This record gives sequence, C-alpha cells and structure tokens, in this order.
Amino acid sequence: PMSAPGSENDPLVHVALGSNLGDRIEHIRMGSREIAALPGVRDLRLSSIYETEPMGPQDQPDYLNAVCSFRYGNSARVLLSSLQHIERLHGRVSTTARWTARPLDLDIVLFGDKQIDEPDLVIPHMGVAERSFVLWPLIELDAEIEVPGLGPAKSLLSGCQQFGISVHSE
Ligand code: A4P
Ligand code: MG
Repeated sequence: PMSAPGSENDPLVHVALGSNLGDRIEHIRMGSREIAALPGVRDLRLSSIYETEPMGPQDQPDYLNAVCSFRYGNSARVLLSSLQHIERLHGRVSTTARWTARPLDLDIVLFGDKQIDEPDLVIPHMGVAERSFVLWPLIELDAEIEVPGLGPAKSLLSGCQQFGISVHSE
C-alpha cells in the first residue's frame, strides 16, 4: 500500500544551522521554528547551541552552531529551496566568496540514508567529516547516527579539527 502522509517511512533529516552576524541565538532559534513550520516537517528537535571559532577566513566573528532533526515528507530539492528562502528572510546577502559571515546558514547534512551528488546539492553535506560544529550536535541528537558512505558520526570526531567548540550558555 501507499504510505500515508506523515508516514513512519519518511526519512529522518538533519539540518545544520550556523550564525555569526546579528542576534545569533535569535537567528538559530527562529530559524529552527521556521523549519518546524514547513510543510512535511514533523517531530523537530533542536540540539544545544554551540559556540565555535570560524572555519575559513579568520577576520569574521565566532559562530553559533546547532543541528536540528525531523521527519520529512517531501524531496531533498524542495527542502533545499525552502531552506534558501528562510536564509533570505534572515537577511542573507549572497556573495561569491566562500565561508564568509552570515546571519543564518542552513545546510542539509543528512537526508535519511540518501546519497545525492549533483552540482548544487550534495548529501551528506561535504563538510560533515571535517566539522566539529556539525558532528557534536548531530551526536547529541542521535548518538548512534551513521553518515552514509563514512560510517558512525562518533568515529569521525577524533579525526576532525575542533574549532574551539564549547556549549553556548546565555
Ligand atoms: N549545496 C550543496 N549541497 C548542499 C546541502 N547539502 N545543503 C549548495 C545546503 N546547500 C547545499 O551554499 C552554496 C551552495 O551549496 C548552495 O547554493 C547549494 O546549492 P551557500 O550556503 O549559499 O554558501 P556557503 O554556505 O557560503 O557555501 P560554503 O562555501 O559551502 O560554506 P559552508 O560550507 O556552508 O560554510 N565556521 C564555523 N565555526 N561554523 C560555521 O557554521 N560556516 C561556514 C560556511 C564557514 N565557517 C564556519 C561555518
Ligand atoms: Mg551553506
């Protein structure tokens, strides 16, 4: 039989949130509420918020980072364009420079066990194995989570740079 809307078969999706401009906590919290309100999203959980030194150019403020997980009933492409819309709502100005400051950055880290390799959509997100600020919140939400093609997230942690990560407390 066809699976009903809101089916248990919907993939478990993980999205990384990052902010290093403006009211960083508010961008992360509002961003996760906006994701929770998207069509097809159920059971959203947000990790703790972590503070990290910038990866890439050092002449930018420290980041707050978090990960949210949810069940999702639409395609990865629909999710990507919805996330880009939310980024724009938070005043993101698109530039050609990589790794530069932004009010809100949203990356699809995992989409169930799917592997996608297209010019504008790569899943698992290519940075996951090198980014403590993605791995720690991911493991906080799902201790046994596996990254398709790379293995347990836990085992990736020891090989990655830590970017001075700490749990952010207000
Ligand atoms: N894209 C491909 N795959 C995906 C995916 N799985 N999820 C494409 C989301 N987008 C994906 O992204 C560029 C293009 O990636 C999109 O058009 C989409 O089609 P972008 O968000 O517009 O640009 P970007 O974020 O500047 O790209 P870049 O260079 O990939 O940056 P990152 O990797 O997002 O890193 N330091 C700390 N401590 N914490 C951070 O969160 N973030 C960045 C940005 C730099 N340094 C950081 C942090
Ligand atoms: Mg990005």
